[in-house]
Amino acid sequence: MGAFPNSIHFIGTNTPRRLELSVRNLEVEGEIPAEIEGAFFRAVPDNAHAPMFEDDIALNADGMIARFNFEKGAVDYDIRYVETERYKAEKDARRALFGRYRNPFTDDPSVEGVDRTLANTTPVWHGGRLFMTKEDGRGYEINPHTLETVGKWDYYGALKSETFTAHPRVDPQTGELFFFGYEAGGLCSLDIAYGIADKDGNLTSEQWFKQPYCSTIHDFVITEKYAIFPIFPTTADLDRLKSGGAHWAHQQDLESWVGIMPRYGKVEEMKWIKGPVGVSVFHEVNAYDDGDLVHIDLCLSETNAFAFMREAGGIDKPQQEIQGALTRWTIDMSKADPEIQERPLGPPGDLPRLPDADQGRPYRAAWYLSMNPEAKGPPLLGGPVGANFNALVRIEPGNGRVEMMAVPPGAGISEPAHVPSSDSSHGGWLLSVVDIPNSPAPHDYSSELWIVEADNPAKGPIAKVKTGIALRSQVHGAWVGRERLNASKVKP
Ligand code: V55
Ligand code: FE
Repeated sequence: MGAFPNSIHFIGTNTPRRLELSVRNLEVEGEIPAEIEGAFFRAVPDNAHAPMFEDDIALNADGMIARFNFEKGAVDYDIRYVETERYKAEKDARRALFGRYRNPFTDDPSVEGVDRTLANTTPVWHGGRLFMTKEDGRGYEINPHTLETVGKWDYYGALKSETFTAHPRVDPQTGELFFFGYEAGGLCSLDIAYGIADKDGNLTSEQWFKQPYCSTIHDFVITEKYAIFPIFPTTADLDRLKSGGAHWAHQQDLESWVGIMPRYGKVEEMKWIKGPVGVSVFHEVNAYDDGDLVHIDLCLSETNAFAFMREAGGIDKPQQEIQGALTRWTIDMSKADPEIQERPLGPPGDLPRLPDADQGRPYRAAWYLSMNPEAKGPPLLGGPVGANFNALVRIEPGNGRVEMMAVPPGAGISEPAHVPSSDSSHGGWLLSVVDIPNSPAPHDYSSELWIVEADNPAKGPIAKVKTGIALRSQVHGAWVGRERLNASKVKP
């Protein structure tokens, strides 16, 4: 086995752990609220093998599905590799065979034509099934009870798109899953597939359209009336891929776009609205209708947050100097030629979460991760961009109220999951993994799962679940309550 590179993609909380394990009854400090019954699933990229290239990146690591299972006040932890075609080919060979991030021209010839997706970005629950997703391929179904991989998911053969987003949106009233896939017709194609699956998980619609340029569409939003595709100028180029280069390069001088169409309409009804030049967004918080107005809340930054996408575009900007803000874009759909009105909503940050019940609707509060302006010392290295967030922000977009929970000095925090309460006057809870340095060693840390009152994060955690080990950084997660788990289509 070769050595892992010594870059930000493989140190700190990006240190490969590669442990498939099950631990019952983790140590709990404090008391877990009785309503927290179910599973917090997390997507954890973690290399099964040392990469082929020294300059490999954390987004190119094998997907692992992790689960904190909450039962009767006790918590168990399990983590397993997603057994993708790629994982299995490399497992057999006992070495990496797939090359650079999303560049098949850099692979070992022995795996030509083998599906490259890593299923490492988001656990998605829909129609009684659990999927692990990555935007470069189709999702993989996972048995939510055993974490075993069931297989690739194509809606019983109905799906035409080669790709499926890691950020579909579920309508809380209809139970439908709205999704898309970009590069749907192949590498660097402009094709986007826009699909809807009904509440039981049957594909009811799939339409294709083309985007203005081949961009990385990481997320999208729905409202009660619209499906909305924000497009930012980080682009792919087939010739660059063929010469062994990067899939993505940010283009600082190119405009952004918003594609907006009736969510049950035809793609031919899509309106394209030009947005600001050079900006970048990976995640939208939410969107909603307000009469003829549509509000879209985004984690906006002036350039791409990933260093490797900036560098490929010739942009030289240190991570800590990037400016951004939680931003609201408002579009007046009664206008023949609508424009984007922009205003700031909150501090910069990313990895937003919203109560499932508020998807596509006006919302009281949302949460996301940020940097604590008062933190002393450097951030804990690791995570998708190489430095971990160290604060959890709660925002009320209606009145601009912002509240923050900072983590201890040198610690990092991962995307929270929201657990609703059956008491409508209670905002529920957030579950979030916090990685806390063990003094004095600077790169050695312990991972804890913090339980925080969603409406009162500044109070700090009301309970902590101690894993006793260091977990590799997650990307996204999903909360699935006990009732839904019990009604899953795949049985234990
Ligand atoms: C993201 C994560 C990915 C990816 C593209 O968080 C974008 C953004 C974990 O993989 O491939
Ligand atoms: Fe994401």
